[in-house]
Amino acid sequence: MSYVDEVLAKVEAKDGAEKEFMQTVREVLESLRPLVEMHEEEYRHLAILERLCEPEKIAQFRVPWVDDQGQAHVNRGWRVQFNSAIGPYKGGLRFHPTVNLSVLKFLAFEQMFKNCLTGLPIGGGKGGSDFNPKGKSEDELMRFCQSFITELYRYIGPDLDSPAGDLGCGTKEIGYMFGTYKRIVGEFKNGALTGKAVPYGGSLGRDTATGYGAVYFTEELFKDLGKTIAGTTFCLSGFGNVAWGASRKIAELGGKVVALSGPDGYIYDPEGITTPEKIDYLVTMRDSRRDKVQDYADKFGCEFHAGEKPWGRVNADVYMPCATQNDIRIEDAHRIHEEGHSKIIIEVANMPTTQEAVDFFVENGYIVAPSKAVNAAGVACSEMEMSQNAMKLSWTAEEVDEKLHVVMANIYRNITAAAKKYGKEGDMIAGANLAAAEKILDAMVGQGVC
Ligand code: 2IT
Repeated sequence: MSYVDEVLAKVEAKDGAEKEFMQTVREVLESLRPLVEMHEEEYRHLAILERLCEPEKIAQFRVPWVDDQGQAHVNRGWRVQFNSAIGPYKGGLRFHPTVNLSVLKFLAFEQMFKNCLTGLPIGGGKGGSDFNPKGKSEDELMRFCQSFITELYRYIGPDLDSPAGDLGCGTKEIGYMFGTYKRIVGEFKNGALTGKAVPYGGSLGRDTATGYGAVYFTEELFKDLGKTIAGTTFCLSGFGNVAWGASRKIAELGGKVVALSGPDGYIYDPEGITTPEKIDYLVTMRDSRRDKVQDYADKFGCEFHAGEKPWGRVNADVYMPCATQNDIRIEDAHRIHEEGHSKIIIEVANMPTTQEAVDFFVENGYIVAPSKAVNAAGVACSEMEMSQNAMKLSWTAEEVDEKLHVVMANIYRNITAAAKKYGKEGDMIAGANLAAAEKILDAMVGQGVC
């Protein structure tokens, strides 16, 4: 049996019940075969893949909080510290009712590869809670964040683990957590959390980084395809921070986002989400914590399709899932194919396409850009925030944007080169996994069995 198959069987035996985690481990290890085959004996001897698939540490804790009526509630909180071979753990906090250990292990595993692709010295982690911010008052949100950080503080620090936001956790929540963190530790250690507001050490450009970076990556890919953002139509899912940033940059470059989605359905705006009023309405919708994309259709008088996804229903040149995992499923892939719409899938959310759908796209000659490369500018900007905090100075928005451009262009070049080196030319998914794994495994080998 090959070493990859051996390890897949071992992980399956231990963690088979963790669906999302198994999905990413399978996807990644399958694509690492050409690299592992070159070092089969050494890697088996060092149990390197077993270690790669085992988180270094996981904290699970109780998060009690009291609602506005005085009723107490209990949520569950976690921090998964997956791998610190190349730097302190880094990754977001997700507050969403679908959060569980499997979801966070999948996100932390992906994060370790993504962080490595940025070329910056950060390891991989992820955390969060099954708390649902939907419909919560401002005070309830603050009390929850304060309770969450009251336990999380023990596990984080500028040189240990630096969380940021993710779904359901933005600048406001990070601010509430930072305030309490500062009181508990009694020091202004602002590199322990990123995605902060600018007055207390947040980086300019962090709010737009993920969305802008996804478009910078697309621009690099388009250069090879002889295309431009100008004149191209995009169908997005989600309407949060990432969809907002992407829509803004696409509009600035002369492209057009024509669809967005939410848990309630999707909106189709053929004129495009191109004016500042429309683009910034996404922020208003998010801040309302209603979680309804229909509000956009009501406000701007365009089509709303309740309970449906836009995939294969909206005609656009590029599909960009910006919401959450397993958003594009096999039935969506079939519909896209039957309708003959876009042949380009730019994954922006983490693992937004099921393995079955990815395989279908690849077999049918679609271009699929993997999320761990495309959305890496968010965490890259977070690392730049840590750097600025450590130096006790701040960069201009232009400096940050310029550095992000370089990071994204390098990622595109490196994953394309890695795919070629290992005989997978044109396969950006394999290229991203291989480029990151080369470096992480090398670092792990160098540090011995630990
Ligand atoms: O998925 C992600 O890369 C994030 N949620 C951002 C992580 C970070 O530490 O900025």
